[in-house]
Amino acid sequence: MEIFSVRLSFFFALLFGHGVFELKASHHTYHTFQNLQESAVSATIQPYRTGYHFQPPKNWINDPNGPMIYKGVYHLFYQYNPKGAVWGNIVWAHSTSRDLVNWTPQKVAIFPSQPSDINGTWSGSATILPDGTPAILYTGINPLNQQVQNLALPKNPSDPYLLEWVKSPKNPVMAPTPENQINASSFRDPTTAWLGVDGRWRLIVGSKINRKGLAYLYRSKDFVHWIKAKHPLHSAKKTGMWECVDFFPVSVNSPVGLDTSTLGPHVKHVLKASLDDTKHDYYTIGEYDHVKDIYTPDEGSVDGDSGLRYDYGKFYASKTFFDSSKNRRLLLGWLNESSSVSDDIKKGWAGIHAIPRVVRLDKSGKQLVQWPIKEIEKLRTNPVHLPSQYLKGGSVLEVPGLTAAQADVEITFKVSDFSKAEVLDTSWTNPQLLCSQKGASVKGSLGPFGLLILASKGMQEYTSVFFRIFKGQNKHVVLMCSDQSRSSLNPDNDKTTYGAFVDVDPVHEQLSLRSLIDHSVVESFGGQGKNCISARVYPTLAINEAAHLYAFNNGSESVTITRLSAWSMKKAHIN
Ligand code: DQQ
Repeated sequence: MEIFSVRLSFFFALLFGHGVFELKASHHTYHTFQNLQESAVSATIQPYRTGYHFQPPKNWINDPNGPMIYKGVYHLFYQYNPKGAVWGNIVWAHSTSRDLVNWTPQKVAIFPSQPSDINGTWSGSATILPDGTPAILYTGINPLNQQVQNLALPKNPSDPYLLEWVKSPKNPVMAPTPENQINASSFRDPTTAWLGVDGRWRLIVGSKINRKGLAYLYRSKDFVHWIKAKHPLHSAKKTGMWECVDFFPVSVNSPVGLDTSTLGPHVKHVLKASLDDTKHDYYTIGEYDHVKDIYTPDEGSVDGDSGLRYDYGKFYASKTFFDSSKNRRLLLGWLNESSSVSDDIKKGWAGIHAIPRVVRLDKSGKQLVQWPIKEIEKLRTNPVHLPSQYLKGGSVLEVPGLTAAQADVEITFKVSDFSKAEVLDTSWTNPQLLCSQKGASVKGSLGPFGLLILASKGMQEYTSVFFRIFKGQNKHVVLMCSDQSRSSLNPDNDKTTYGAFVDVDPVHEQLSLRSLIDHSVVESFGGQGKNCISARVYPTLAINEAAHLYAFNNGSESVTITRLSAWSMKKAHIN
């Protein structure tokens, strides 16, 4: 173990507070940039392409659409621009997989071809009908640029790869009209449908009325004729447009996932909205009254941007599906770039997907926990297990022998003496702001301790993911941060620091952190998946073999590393 060197202290000292500001993912069309990708890509080296995260060979991608398992094959459709590295010309690209790790590209499944989608084929979901056939509902943009909902069915249901999709002659099957008063520019992204005990299907579509976000409820007896219910399933003031809503049951007393139509005494429901205003995915946990068809969040489960998030970094327009082959609910999400639009065009691509996560209700019943699918572990190779050891205040420890730019690391910390914990000021209520004010370089007592990821040898660049423990009013409070401020010498990237409080009691529980590192992405899971933070980073020095991984403690008090296991990750076969 090396004592915190002058060099490292110096570089930490260079880190100081910066504002909490995020570049937003956007739907602006960059007309001048489209169709330019080809020449730019071939000449550019690609240190930021991922080794095991989902991405196509080139161009722009955003939301995951219609994920499902069908005849043993996983299907992922996604919003894709075939003509460039910025949003536009959106079609449903399609890839299939047997293991959710390796993916085979298929031809584009859904593209503008009929009046009800001629100006765009936007996000939607798949539902497996009782006879086993999948049905896709998606948003189309019609000639008046109105958002309407369309139905597509497989041409040949005996084909496990579902290559051809036929659009219903009844399209659109849901549309804004003067009678229903739906805002035609804010009516999109139908969910997977669920079947009620009365034999009718239900689904929701996101919308807004002024600043009130809402989920319109529709019902159907035949999946073709859909009738809007008088009331929405749920709405919340001042939350703006709800994109990519998702609604699904979770078991209260078992970790298994549930089919979307499951009801019962030991079932809670989750409603997720992707808030267009902030580009974050928020969820509540609550009760679904299936007779009144109303969802009510539990007390303390708050709608909107003061509520719970799937991920406190970059993660948007996500969607879950029930994996009936393994009885689990899986979550897929889009990780947009943090680089500039001109850098995206230079590299010829933008957007990746997160590693699929298993989602279940936490034992507390108050939040979800997420964990990367087990299958990803088959990419692990060359394990490095370090013995349990003290990490003194002001020290760093290199994790040797890894391909540190493409790795999976799990570390667990134990803190024994809490007497010196810094007192949490009652005004420190915004964890992201606190993380940006108290980055990795700001010495504390219990923390910051954690990982320095994608670090260059001279520490000119690193992304730090760490904890700090504070003394709260009647318990200890754990802050988890992902600090990107030193991630790259390139000034053009969005280096916002992310952070969240983790609901763990560090006196009785050890603090665990897992990070999936993949060239330009760091997906971190704190407290066994209670908090997730994903970051996109673009080191200029710490690339490929020049990347290093360290554990660090920049607090005054020692902590014990009780476990440190890391693996190099093999490359997956993706598209
Ligand atoms: N992306 C789609 C929309 C959705 C948005 C368009 C969310 O359907 O609301 O590409 O990122």
